[in-house]
Amino acid sequence: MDLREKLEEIKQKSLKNIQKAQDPNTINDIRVELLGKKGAITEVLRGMRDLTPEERPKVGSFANSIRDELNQAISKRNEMLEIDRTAKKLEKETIDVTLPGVPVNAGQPHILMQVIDKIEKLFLGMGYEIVDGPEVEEDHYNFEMLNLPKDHPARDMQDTFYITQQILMRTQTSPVQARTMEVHDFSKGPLKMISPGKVYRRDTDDATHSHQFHQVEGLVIDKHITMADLKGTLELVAKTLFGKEREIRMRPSYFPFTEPSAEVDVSCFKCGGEGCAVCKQSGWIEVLGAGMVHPNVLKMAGIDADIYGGFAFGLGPDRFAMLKYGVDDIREFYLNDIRFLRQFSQKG
Ligand code: 2NL
Repeated sequence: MDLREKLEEIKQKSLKNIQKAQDPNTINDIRVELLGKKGAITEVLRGMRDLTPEERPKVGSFANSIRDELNQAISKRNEMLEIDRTAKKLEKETIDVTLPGVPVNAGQPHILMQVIDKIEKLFLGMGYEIVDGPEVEEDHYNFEMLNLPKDHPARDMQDTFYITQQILMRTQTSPVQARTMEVHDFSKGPLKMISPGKVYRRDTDDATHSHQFHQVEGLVIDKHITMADLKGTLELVAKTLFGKEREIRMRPSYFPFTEPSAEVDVSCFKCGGEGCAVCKQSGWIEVLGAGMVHPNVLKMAGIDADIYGGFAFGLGPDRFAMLKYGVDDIREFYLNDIRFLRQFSQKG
């Protein structure tokens, strides 16, 4: 068999193999077998040594044309396989848009956080700062600086989780205000802050008591702050949380850290003031405590009580949420029963 016939045979066999190949690796093997250093065509070309000088270029160019043809066949086959692969992949990735959707299990902020968020937004809008502080507190900041000296009877009013004689779980968030008052630079402007957070009382848990609950306290200190400022501010709180028709009223009360002090009622959001079960027929619901900051509290924070004065208030997000949503057991907020929590979905 002369070299031409050999080449022709290699070509026919290879074209068949190329057409049969199903993947790039097989094709590459074929290419190496044909055109590699030890490939069939290379082998044939080696045999050209024995040809006459006239024959050599002719066989050479024939071999080249076959090599080109096979290279082309290989490229073509590779392209075809690629197109095939893409088509199969697209088919597999087809989305059936008529299939029903899979529900996304989205969570939502805890109802107490929803209430706190609403309060924070309101006060941020009025230029207040939101300040955090430690939940494990010093007696000094939790009591002493709030006009509750060691022997003060009001200290017994709330049973406290003591860690040592000086360290305790804060019973209010007022220690955050005390810490802030101490360092506030009044040459930069008034102090306007709220301090939301967890507080602790040494109580036995029941439907209306939890050893851990939430509080948001507010504090404004500047020159010329009056009780009218306090009332206007609290009216906004009542309207924001219980509806824009709400009114408030203030009754005299007592707190060691404010003088005068007041308990604040909101007109009933259920009956509008007519009297119903929610407001126990009174038309009013007690929602917070407030007052004008006691001069002793200012003095202990290093503030000149002859120049500066202010108001403060404290409210309980737990109580707010219980009232507004008719939750009759404070423990619900801390059990984390998903069926309870999901009732306060913000969707729709
Ligand atoms: C309530 C009402 C209140 C304050 C908290 C306060 C804080 C500073 C100075 C003066 Cl630093 N007052 N906080 C004032 C009045 C009431 O809480 O019902 N608490 C259980």
